Amino acid sequence: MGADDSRLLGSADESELEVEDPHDHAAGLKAVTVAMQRAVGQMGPVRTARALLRLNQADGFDCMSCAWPDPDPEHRHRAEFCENGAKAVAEEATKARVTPDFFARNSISDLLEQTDHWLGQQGRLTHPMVKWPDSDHYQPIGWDEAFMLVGDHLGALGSPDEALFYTSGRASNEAAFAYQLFARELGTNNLPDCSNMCHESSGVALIDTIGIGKGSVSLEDLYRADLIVLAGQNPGTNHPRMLSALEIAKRRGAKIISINPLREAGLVNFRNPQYPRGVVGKGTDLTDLHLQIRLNGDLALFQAIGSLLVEWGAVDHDFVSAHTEGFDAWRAHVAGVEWEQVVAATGLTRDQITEAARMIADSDATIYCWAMGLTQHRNAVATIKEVVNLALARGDIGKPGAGLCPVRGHSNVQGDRTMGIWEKPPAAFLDALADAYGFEPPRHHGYDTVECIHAMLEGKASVFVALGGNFLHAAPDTALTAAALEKTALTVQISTKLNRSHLITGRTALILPTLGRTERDEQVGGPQFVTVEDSMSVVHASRGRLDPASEHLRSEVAIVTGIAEAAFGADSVVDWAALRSDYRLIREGIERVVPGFEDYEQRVVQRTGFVLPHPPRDSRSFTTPSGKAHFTASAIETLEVPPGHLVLQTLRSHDQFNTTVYGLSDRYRGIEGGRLVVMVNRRDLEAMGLQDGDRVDIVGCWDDGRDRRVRDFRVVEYDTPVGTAAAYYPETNPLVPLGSAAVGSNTPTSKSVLVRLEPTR
Ligand SMILES: Nc1nc2c(c(=O)[nH]1)N[C@H]1C(S)=C(S)[C@@H](COP(=O)(O)OP(=O)(O)OC[C@H]3O[C@@H](n4cnc5c(=O)[nH]c(N)nc54)[C@H](O)[C@@H]3O)O[C@H]1N2
Ligand SMILES: Nc1nc2c(c(=O)[nH]1)N[C@H]1C(S)=C(S)[C@@H](COP(=O)(O)OP(=O)(O)OC[C@H]3O[C@@H](n4cnc5c(=O)[nH]c(N)nc54)[C@H](O)[C@@H]3O)O[C@H]1N2
Ligand SMILES: [Mo]
Repeated sequence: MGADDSRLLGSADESELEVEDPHDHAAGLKAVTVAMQRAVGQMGPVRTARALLRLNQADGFDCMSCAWPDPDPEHRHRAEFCENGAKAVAEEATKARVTPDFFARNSISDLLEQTDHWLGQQGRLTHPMVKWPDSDHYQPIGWDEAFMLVGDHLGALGSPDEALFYTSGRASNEAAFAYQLFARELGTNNLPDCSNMCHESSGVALIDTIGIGKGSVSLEDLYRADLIVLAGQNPGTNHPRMLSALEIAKRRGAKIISINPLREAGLVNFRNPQYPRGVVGKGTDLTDLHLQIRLNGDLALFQAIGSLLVEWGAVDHDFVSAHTEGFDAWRAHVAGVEWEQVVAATGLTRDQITEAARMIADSDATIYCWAMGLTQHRNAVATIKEVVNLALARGDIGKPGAGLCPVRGHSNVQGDRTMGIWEKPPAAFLDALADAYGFEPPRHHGYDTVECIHAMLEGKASVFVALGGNFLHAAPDTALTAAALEKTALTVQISTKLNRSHLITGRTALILPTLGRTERDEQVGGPQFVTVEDSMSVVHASRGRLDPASEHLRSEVAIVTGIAEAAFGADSVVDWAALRSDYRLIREGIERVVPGFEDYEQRVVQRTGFVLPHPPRDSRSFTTPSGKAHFTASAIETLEVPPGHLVLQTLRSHDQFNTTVYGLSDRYRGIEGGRLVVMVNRRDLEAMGLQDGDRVDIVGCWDDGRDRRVRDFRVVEYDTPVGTAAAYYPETNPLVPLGSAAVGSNTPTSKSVLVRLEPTR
């Protein structure tokens, strides 16, 4: 059984669950065989060959599994993909179909009984479908009628701010730009996105300190680094192609420090499946120093390292005086670091921390990489600013082989933000939009993800449109998010595959099925391609070649422009039909509005695309109000865990993409055949009178009077620091309190949830 309300998770059969020892290496032959089995199983051999050979090639499509950049063509392999990239392609290019017949056979109540894994396995959505109020079935609807339905609902709103336009980070630049243009012409900045739950803390911290919310390194920098720090990231599973870059860096003499409560296989050793030595050999040992930190101990760790750098005089004073401000205040602050507090917060010894500081002091070029392990805590913004402090103190910005590298998640999440998917758009962006299109966009901020759940709950918003994603299961506090969506008049999901957000809906609900990245996109003006931006600000083209999953699918651009035409009638400043017919016109608009896109059309079709400007990286100039980068001083807070309680992190298995569960094999962690597990240290189990294999309910301890509980999880004894635990997202999202979010970024605190375990009755 899953959550308290079984509608939220379905009823999982976990009878096959088996646990063995975690692995000490990532990839290798097994990764290749799993990738090929899954690919051939879902796509068949011909489609597999056709799809995988186009993946991440200059004339092919961009892998939708993560935002890791592609090597330049000389360093690119003929098969530039990884196990999880192959699974992502198989998931989209599957031969299975969810047809009107499927919806006739399965009522919504029936489908709610199924797990997310099952829902995803049913295949690609083929027809636009509608669920009318009080009906328990989806039925087919024509595209024009569907668009009119959305247009009518939007027209009936008292204010455009009663509409919400969510985006998941897979949408192309073209779709995202058209979507925000539509929302803003309508009159709202309600453009929440998955980034609000993901790297928002990184964006906020970086804009405040260095003036731009993006990372400052290239792949070449990674190859040239002396030292690479990997904090709060599991690259072996979530960015497997990063391991190839780390392997190159290692072979050129780089050292690696990993900071993670878990000893993730991909941090330990990598057997590169692109080379024979990786398939049969021993692989490359990656980590030189592993710091098994307590959850949320990172701020204390980085601050303590800063205090040692200052004490040792290991500061780049030339850089600090030329390019930064706030150094003296920071130095005074870190001089007061109390080691007892640092040791308590980090769970590390002073010797371990000193060793890490020594490696940083000895390195001429350090790169800091991080992901969700840093961004999803209450003090996430302050923690990332502490990383920036170290980079500034050592002059590690705008120098070859050095820099800041927030490793993005969704393949175009960074591009979507560049395109204006942002509830808090900068004034300069809105000014440029006004100039280019001749209308006055709204200036007041819109709702982010957390705020939009509140808005729905309070009846302040009643139309919810999602350009991709699975809002119900990505958002925190599943029961509250479900209640929020169910209060709306209309939910619209522009999707490729069935998920739970199609089942827990507004009174009326639409499913608008769309083309995926792998598929050919033909419009009136001829064949189209789209563009995306990776984690290192490289913009390039993506062309699908496969036959669309159904002749009834429309592209994301076609759907967004169709909704816009229905909403505005003849009354729009934009020629939506023209944009749809030829995406070059959208790129012309982007070129006029967004800096760095000059000669977009010519440059993007070059084999490697082009790199967007990044002032700190390019010229050590900082676009903060003072023109300097900022040191910041933050207080160390230790997460208090009362006796009998644990801090839980919610993370990804090796066999899922966010809310899409590919399968039940978390191979590297040795957990097979089920997902309802909670990983706990042996000492905590002893203290609680539990043991490996016991069945427990995980109970949330957020003090707002709501009962948050997921039922019947299997306890797995695991090497995680005392007082901490880990379980999978999204099954444990019911425990993540809506009211608990990062200060400054409002990102839900999915990596520090206070819980206790109760034996399941
Ligand atoms: N195959 C696959 N690829 C993906 C995704 C996927 O689901 N599947 N998702 C994509 C997306 S959207 C994103 S954002 C990224 C996510 O990529 P990751 O951030 O790697 O994803 P998580 O599984 O959330 O892993 C968080 C890691 O941080 C560690 N951690 C947790 N808390 C802390 C902490 O307090 N301190 C430190 N130092 N470490 C901590 C965990 O042990 C874990 O190793 O991956 C992207 N790529
Ligand atoms: N507890 C907890 N919660 C989390 C996280 C966590 O670590 N812990 N991580 C957070 C993070 S980092 C993120 S990014 C969010 C992810 O949040 P989302 O981006 O909302 O979720 P996904 O699971 O990536 O969305 C999957 C759905 O997208 C649709 N889709 C797939 N491809 C396409 C396409 O090409 N076009 C369109 N239109 N639709 C498509 C499919 O229907 C699929 O079911 O979740 C967040 N939630
Ligand atoms: Mo993400």
